[in-house]
Amino acid sequence: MKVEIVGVPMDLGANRRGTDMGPSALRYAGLSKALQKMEIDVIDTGNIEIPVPESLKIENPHLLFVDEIIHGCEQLAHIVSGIVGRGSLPLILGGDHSISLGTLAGVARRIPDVGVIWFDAHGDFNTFETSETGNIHGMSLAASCGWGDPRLVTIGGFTPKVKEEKTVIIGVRDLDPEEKERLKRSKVTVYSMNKIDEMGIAAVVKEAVAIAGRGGTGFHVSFDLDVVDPSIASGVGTPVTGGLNYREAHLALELVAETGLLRSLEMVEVNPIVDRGGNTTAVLAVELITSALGKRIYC
Ligand code: 4U7
Ligand code: MN
Ligand code: MN
Ligand code: MN
Repeated sequence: MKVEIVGVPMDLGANRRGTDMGPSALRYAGLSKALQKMEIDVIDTGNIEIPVPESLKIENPHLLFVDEIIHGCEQLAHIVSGIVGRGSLPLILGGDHSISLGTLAGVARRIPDVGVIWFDAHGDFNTFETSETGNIHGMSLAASCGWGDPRLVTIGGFTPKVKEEKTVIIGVRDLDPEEKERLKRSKVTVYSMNKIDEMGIAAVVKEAVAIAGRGGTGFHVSFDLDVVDPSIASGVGTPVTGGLNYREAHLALELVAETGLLRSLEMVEVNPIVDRGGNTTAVLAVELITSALGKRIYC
């Protein structure tokens, strides 16, 4: 397997500094070495250039930094589409979750019927009309399904990127009221934390891969580190208590790897400057990447 890494130092979608340092934190945590140890052929293509918020003016309070986010996502879409076209697996390092708009545009251009499994404490299913913050990282899944601002929705030149029928969210425990209504009306499958408590993470992930992988075209995994409990992943922009524990997070991604249907992976929302444990959230993220790419610690 060949893996191509792309860093996206984006924090404009969260309107809070720190996730721009995510790609550095993940590399500093030993990402490339960990993959090489698994005998994965890995290339780091470097970072996309994203402007810093201090250099920008806020134009639209309902869609903060929308022009710059679109510009960054168009670049990312082009790069990701090239990687998939070469038959390699793109590994995207965020960056806040707005970058998924670019990732999914790139993947879906090559794999039109691609599914998506979205690990997150949040739904990211707001539009500019329902968002209470104007932060685009809370809109990226909705926009990928075709909802919201027409410019966001058409990144990469087509919409939608993914079918709701092949979209699954895992780990949700914090939805805005109107976001919740929109999700309920959609065809997206949602496994909230309490569903995971009831069913167990293994059963949830097995159902999720069946839904997202339907038809055998494969799926994209978008992993927001805030799906993990803040007691072991404090370095995220919007922590919410009651998340996945260490083994649940690993098992989820181990089960993903076993399907052989993973076509692209992104790790987002790592914010090293608010990490209470040093760089432990990025270290955990690197470990989780190895699980998603097939590493097993048991025999
Ligand atoms: B993340 C929020 F209001 N719903 O829209 C919003 F609570 O990518 C949070 O999942 C979004 O971390 C969180 O701003 C986005 C908020
Ligand atoms: Mn998210
Ligand atoms: Mn989140
Ligand atoms: Mn967040």
